[in-house]
Amino acid sequence: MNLNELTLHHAQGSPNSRRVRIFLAEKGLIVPMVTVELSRGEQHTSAYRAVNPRGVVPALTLQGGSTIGEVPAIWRYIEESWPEHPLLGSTPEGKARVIMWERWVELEGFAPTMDGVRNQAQGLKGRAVAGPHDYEQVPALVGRSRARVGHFYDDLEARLQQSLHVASDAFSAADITALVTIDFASKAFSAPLPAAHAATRRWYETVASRPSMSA
Ligand SMILES: N[C@@H](CCC(=O)N[C@@H](CS)C(=O)NCC(=O)O)C(=O)O
Repeated sequence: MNLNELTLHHAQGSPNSRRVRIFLAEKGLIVPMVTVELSRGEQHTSAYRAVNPRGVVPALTLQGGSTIGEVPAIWRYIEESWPEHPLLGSTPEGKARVIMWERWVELEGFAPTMDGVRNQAQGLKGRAVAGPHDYEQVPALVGRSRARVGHFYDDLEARLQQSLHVASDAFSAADITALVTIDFASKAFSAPLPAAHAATRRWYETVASRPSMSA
């Protein structure tokens, strides 16, 4: 399999794209990338819809031209193709634990942050949900998102008081989604990690210093 025959369609400011860029960087893989300018609506063009009919990034085009969307599916393809430095676990139990914790982070941390941002940002009026269908913002949801992000931070702190990393003592994809969530919540939702969350801060400093995090 030749990395040069793949294309990652991504956007620089997109947290979902960052989840894939970090994953690739952790494995030391360099894949050709094409930028989709979301602010200019390039995701809605027929040219991009031919790549990914969902009209979202990231998307990974394989040799032969077919495309895989959805971050966990792209990760899976990369992990199966380049198994060195596993990020999705290496034993049946370890793999299940990475899925369990990564999914928890995505559903309870990342998704509420995204929901809060999308229902609040001026620039996303009429686009409260990414994808091919338009939805109006529901400003009343923003407070609930904020409460959920707060509870996510509390629950993450409890987890990291018991474990060096999110899924186990080893670094995994669950740490990637957790760090991307915290950075996104801080920047785009004015919801930084609370100062008192010492275990999460210790974990954050270690994980954020990995070279892959600038990807
Ligand atoms: N569930 C999808 C989510 C992808 C997604 O929402 N991507 C955002 C960028 S982070 C997007 O493409 N937004 C385009 C838009 O808002 O129109 C995945 O896992 O890849």
